[in-house]
Amino acid sequence: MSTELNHAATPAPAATIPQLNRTVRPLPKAPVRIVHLGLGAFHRSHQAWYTQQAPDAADWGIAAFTGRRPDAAVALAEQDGLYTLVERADNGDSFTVVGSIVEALDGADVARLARLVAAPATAVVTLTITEAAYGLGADGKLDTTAPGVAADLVRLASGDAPATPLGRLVLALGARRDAGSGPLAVVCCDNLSNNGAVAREAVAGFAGALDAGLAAWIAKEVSFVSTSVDRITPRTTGEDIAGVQAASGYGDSSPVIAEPFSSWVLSGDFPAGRPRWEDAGALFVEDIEPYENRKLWLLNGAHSLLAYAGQLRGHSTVAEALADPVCLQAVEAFWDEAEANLSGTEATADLQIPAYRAALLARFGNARIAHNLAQIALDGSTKLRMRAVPVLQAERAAGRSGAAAAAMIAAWMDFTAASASFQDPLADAVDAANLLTGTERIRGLVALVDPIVAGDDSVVRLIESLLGSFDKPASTSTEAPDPLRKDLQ
Ligand code: CS2
Repeated sequence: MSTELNHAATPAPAATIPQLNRTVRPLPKAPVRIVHLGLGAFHRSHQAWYTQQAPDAADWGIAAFTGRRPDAAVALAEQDGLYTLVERADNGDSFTVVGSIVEALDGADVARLARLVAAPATAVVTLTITEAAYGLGADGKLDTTAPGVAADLVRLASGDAPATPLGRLVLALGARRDAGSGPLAVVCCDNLSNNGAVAREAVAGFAGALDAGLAAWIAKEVSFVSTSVDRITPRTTGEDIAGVQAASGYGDSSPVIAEPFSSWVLSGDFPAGRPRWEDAGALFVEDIEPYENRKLWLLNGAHSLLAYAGQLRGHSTVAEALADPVCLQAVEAFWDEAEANLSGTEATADLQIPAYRAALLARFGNARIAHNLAQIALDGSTKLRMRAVPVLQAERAAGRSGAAAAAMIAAWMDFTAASASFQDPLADAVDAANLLTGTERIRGLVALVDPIVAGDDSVVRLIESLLGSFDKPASTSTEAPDPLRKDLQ
């Protein structure tokens, strides 16, 4: 069903360029059997693409709801859900029109969400709602006092429309129970370790606070599938939109840019069926933990390290930061620590760590993918909990220092102190901790990432000793001002 466009096509004059839709590109419209929450670029470069590549794609349409960007649903709906996936290799682009999203909807339309999830044909709900959206505290439990969660619990209890993705999902699962439509699978596609269990915990925490009967129904009927998802998907730029138009001869307001590489590892039951994603390249495994650790530690861990160290050193993209020997050395040191703790599992042989590391260097070095460090730097307190802390703890448990993992946490601290615009679910608490001084400041910041680590004095001292590791060499007066500096914003 996917179609290569003619790269060399001459762009048609602006006035005559048709807008991409199912009339100019007559792709079949499959019936909705998958509901997605979090209609962003990653869902479209990954799960929607795998669904289109599956041999039974004609049976599996996706109804996708936006989270924070209702305009994205409007733009996509104007194109009948179609968009161009630009696979950007270091030697050129290839273009595929993806048609698996058959409804693009505003996440605030909870009535439609509830109807679709309650429909007997719906078998799968996929989620890309960001790591921070699961609302779990550092103890791994749903924090029902967090402002968004608490407000949604009040709304749900009083019959008002919930505003968080989890609140909306719980409402929709309640509608499915009431309709008697039977079991289904919730497939978490966010970068969290043990993400199926995290989603289950978050949904159970929400439902349990509202309605014990619903919580019991969810525990019995809803399967929470764990996944490890991978495809580097930078933000689309105006230049990308113009490039798609020039190559395809039609207007597409919503193309997605991604690297050619993609991977999807899944583990869990699908009680109401699923597309044959395995025939599109997905891997179904019994034990997902080694795969998710490999991905979260080696890829995402290096990403976060580059995001903070790289920006402190004046870089803007992953490829630029990786070309800086100081950043590269820090990444290699972190990978050595991570790798030491990825061995010893049954699946080790399949993990092929040296090849994986080499492939990551090539993927990160693809300078045609402008993957902004600022995009990766978001939500650091949540991300470091998954990306740095497990490696640090494993290294300490093995009697080693974990200095490279600690350096990632130190770089995040330096970044939060230097940047006026960092975004984090705990931003207020981070700002408050940054007002403290010396070891108290370090302990306060570490506690926001992981309270157990914060209780270990020797780790706190180690992190403190690593502050400033990524300071730029002293600048001369002729250099451009440092964009991170607060006093210049
Ligand atoms: C990145 C990920 O923004 C981030 O935190 O590390 O989005 C990363 O690009 C993807 O997980 C790649 O699969």
